[in-house]
Amino acid sequence: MSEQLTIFSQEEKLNLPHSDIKIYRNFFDAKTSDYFFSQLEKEINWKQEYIKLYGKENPVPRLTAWYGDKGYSYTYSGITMNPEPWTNSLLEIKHKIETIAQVNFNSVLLNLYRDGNDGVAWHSDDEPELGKHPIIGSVSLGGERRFSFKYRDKSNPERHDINLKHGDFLLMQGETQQYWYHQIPKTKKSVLPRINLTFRVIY
Ligand SMILES: O=C(O)CCC(=O)C(=O)O
Ligand SMILES: [Mn+2]
Repeated sequence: MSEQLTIFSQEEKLNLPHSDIKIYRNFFDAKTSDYFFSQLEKEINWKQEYIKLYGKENPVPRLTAWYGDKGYSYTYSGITMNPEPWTNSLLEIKHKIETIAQVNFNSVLLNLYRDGNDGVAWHSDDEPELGKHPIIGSVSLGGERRFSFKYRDKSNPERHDINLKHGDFLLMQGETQQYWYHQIPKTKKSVLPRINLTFRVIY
């Protein structure tokens, strides 16, 4: 399925059923994106989390961190995260994407994909604390990675892949999480480290 161009020249709307997915390419220019990448790489308190599966602790294949307004904790794959306070860089990014998203994000989950062995498995961001129609503002910095969508209902084999690059902003809202899974597949290709920020509204 092709990516359609709508009102703003830099806005691409994905034409997938039961979804509201928009991509803003180069939302942050290369210089700004370089600056944010280097700031976040050093200032974020990156953590290695573990998921317990069949009694065995498995490392999550990426480093993660959780920042946001005080008092909003978040449970993700059995891991409860308490937010660390916003940094200046996070607030700058948040304010810029809020001009498009038209909401106040109160938290952000950060992922650091060190190389192609890091990724995130198929999932939806549909935890109850995100509400019925989660709004997810996702900023990509650093190495380019593939981001795939697949329909949750197995009777529909529909899939769609996009590539997320340095400075791109992806906005997912409406029914997207209810109907679609997404993933960042691992890759054997040589890829640069990548930082992804998924801003969320926790209720
Ligand atoms: O790295 C990405 O682009 C996606 C991360 C993601 O899906 C998540 O943290 O929920
Ligand atoms: Mn996600």
